[in-house]
Amino acid sequence: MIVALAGGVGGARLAVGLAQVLSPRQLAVVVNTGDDFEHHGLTVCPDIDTVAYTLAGLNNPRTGWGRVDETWNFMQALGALGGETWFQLGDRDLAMHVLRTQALRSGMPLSQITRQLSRRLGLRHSLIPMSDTPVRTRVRVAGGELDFQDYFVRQRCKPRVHGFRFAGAARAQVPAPLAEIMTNGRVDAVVICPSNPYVSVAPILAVPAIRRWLRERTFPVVAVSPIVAGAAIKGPAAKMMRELGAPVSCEGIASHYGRRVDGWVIDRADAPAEARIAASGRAVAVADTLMTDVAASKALALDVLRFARALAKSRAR
Ligand code: FO1
Repeated sequence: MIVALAGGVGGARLAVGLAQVLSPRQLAVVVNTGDDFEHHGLTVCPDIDTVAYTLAGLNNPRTGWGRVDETWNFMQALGALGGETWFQLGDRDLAMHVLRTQALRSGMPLSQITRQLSRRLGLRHSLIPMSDTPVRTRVRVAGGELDFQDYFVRQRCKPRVHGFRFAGAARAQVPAPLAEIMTNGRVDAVVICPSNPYVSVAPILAVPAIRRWLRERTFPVVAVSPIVAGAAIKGPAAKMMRELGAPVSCEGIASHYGRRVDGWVIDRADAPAEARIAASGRAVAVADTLMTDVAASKALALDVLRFARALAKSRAR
């Protein structure tokens, strides 16, 4: 069984590739919930929805988030009545937030809601939130902390970051379906998708039971670099690395993760870095990591799985 750790758009694209080549019994996608927030009285879970919509083929390919064929009557009416419109909620997308909020208020765990809504979207693979209890990413900037969506959307990632905090991570509860996977001894590898290391992957690794499970792992952790040729494919990862003084390269990413990752998949553009990363004691594979369409996602997923299998064999020896 493969467990993929996914955040926003990059994670969703590789999850699509993995879901193309693995059956529902062979794959579970653990999704970041640090971006979640309460807005207009609704609990919004952007990374869960981005992965769910993308797996369902319903995602907006232009933005990466929200739904395709969306309409914006709610936002228009909201604005006209003086409501906050900096966070765009499409009319179709709204249904997800309303149903999730109702279910959460009724006491249903987020993982159960996510399973139900994924099924209704036609998904067969399991999407599991990293925690059934709230974890909220706070962005440390000069003068204090910002909620994640305030930094990411309202302030368009402009403020210089000094660090991150994941409020609630220390007491985060791993959902039962994930706890079962973590203890059933059938995990062959964990794949860290090409998501932002600081705000998409770090919150997942901050959940104590997940961090412990990976520290004591008996399987390889394979990661796909989210930095290609010194830039991030999408989003603020490169800007954050610069602001935190990390080299904006696949080597910089590899040293950021250190021993938490056994094998790195880097893009062809970064092939010259292969020897340097290998010199740090990591296995390295070079692949086409730009997932421009489903076929590319599937090809990368196959490369990642082949690499993970090879690492698992060398561990067994
Ligand atoms: N990102 C934006 O840049 N602007 C938005 O108005 C926006 C709305 C939105 C609504 C639902 C949703 O699931 C995601 C949305 N996002 C928006 C993206 C979101 O901020 C990011 O996907 C994650 O939090 C980071 O990956």
